[in-house]
Amino acid sequence: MNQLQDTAEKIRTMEIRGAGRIASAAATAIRDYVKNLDAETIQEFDDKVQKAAKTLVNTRPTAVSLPNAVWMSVKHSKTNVDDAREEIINNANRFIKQADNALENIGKIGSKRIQDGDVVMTHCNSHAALSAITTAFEKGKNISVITTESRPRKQGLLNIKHLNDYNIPTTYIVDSAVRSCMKDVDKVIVGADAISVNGALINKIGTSQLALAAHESRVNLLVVAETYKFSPSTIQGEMIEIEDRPTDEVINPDDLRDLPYVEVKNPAFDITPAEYIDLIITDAGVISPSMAYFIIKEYQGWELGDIG
Ligand code: RUB
Repeated sequence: MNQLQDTAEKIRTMEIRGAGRIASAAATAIRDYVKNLDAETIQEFDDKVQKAAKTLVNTRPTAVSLPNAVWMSVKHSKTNVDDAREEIINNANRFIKQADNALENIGKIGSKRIQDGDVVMTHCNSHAALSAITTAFEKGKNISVITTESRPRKQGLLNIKHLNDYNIPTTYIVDSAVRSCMKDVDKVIVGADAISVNGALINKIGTSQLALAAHESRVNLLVVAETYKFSPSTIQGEMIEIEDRPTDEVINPDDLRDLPYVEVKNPAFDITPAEYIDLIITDAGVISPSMAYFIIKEYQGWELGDIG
């Protein structure tokens, strides 16, 4: 359990971050946990696995990739410990491999939507969005990127390093410069923490502002999302929880000491309605937001009528 707790802590503190990385780390933690799990009975085994699964799922509430990865991994149909252990290890390995392949497929598919000469704006640090951008560049398309800073955690710094390693010309801007810079942008490409059944995107705080600015300027907003980032429980009417993070990420508590009437908020994600999204690039292909239900049904096996 120590190693699993360690992964859980790294997800909570964002040492491991980004919906895709979080999902693969959680599947790895489950797999390694069950490998050496001592249990006399299948009941004891299942109880321990459920507890471990909940520890991981409770670390961050918004990225649906996390519960999807964990529940896909721990689901088994066996009645004895050794067979159940083997099934879970296979499930987790399958998920990890699928997630790797998904990123590669997204790169291939997404890069086709980027044209030679494009200026692409992105927000936060999405491995899926970067996969599309770097693949386009590697195919010889002469592109450049504008990345936001993405306050308060400044994931934009990860983008400039990554893009610089690929020799991709990149401009770094503060989040509030998004509208002002939109006149120079050909398309906006962002990742996803979750896609709900109505095709809405949940992603890093500020994404919806970016979407509004893009919409106003008639710039296409492309969302890049692996099929495991679609939220099955939204079929049942569940809402995706928006994580509130500690306010000391936004402001030094010392600056608030003599300001009793001031409250600080730090919502980590926001919701972009489907009407601002031009298309969603998944590892299974390009879809319109209105096809989110199809992905949930075909790739996660949930359908209307599964009302919990
Ligand atoms: C990360 C974030 C990313 C998505 C997609 O938020 O909002 O855009 O998770 O990333 P945080 P990826 O930094 O709070 O985890 O494509 O890498 O899965």
